[in-house]
Amino acid sequence: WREELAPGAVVLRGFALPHVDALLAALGDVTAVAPFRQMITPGGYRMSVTMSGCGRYGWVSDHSGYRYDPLDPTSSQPWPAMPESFHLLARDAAAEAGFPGYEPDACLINRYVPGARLSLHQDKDERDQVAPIVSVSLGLPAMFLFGGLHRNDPTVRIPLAHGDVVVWGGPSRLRYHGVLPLKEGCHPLLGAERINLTFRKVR
Ligand code: MD3
Ligand code: FE
Repeated sequence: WREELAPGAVVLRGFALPHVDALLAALGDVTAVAPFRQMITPGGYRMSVTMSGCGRYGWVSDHSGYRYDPLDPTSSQPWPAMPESFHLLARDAAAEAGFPGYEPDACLINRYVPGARLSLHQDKDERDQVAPIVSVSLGLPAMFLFGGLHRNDPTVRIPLAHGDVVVWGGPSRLRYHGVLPLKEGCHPLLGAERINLTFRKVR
């Protein structure tokens, strides 16, 4: 259940399964305060993935660029606090992958419906580029694309299912990655959607 994809990148298959009920309850609390919304890229495109967030910082994109912001632009209020169930899972998964003492200060929440995708990109807006990123997949399965340090490097496809957790650290942290368009389907708990929690240490 533990696969090393590349140096520093570890898939923990099903690691979140014992915690799904608590995670979904907490997710409902967060999105009641910070509803999912479509962000606009600096190039003016509307993203197909809808997003929410919690913790000290939230990832925001608009015509002026990408940034981490302590306020939710939709409400002009701070993002909801990170639920304890989120924080504990991220910390335990990071420790399991060899990164003890992980204290994320942001959790970006991505919601995919069939057809939604995330094009190939790097995550480099975080000032702390040493701390790993922890991602938790819930609901419909997705095909993840994992590339190299340059946009045109070859990619490998990694299927991610409900309950899978991936820890991306060390030399994998700045690799290009994306998600292929979500296929139609109906998950018994989440219906026709995929939720991905990505934990980060921003500052
Ligand atoms: C590999 N989200 O929000 S999480 C993102 O499934 C993002 O919603 C995807 O990429 C999703 O930025 C994938 C997995 C992930 C996150 C960060 C990484 C993989 C990564 C950073 C470096 C390498
Ligand atoms: Fe990313």
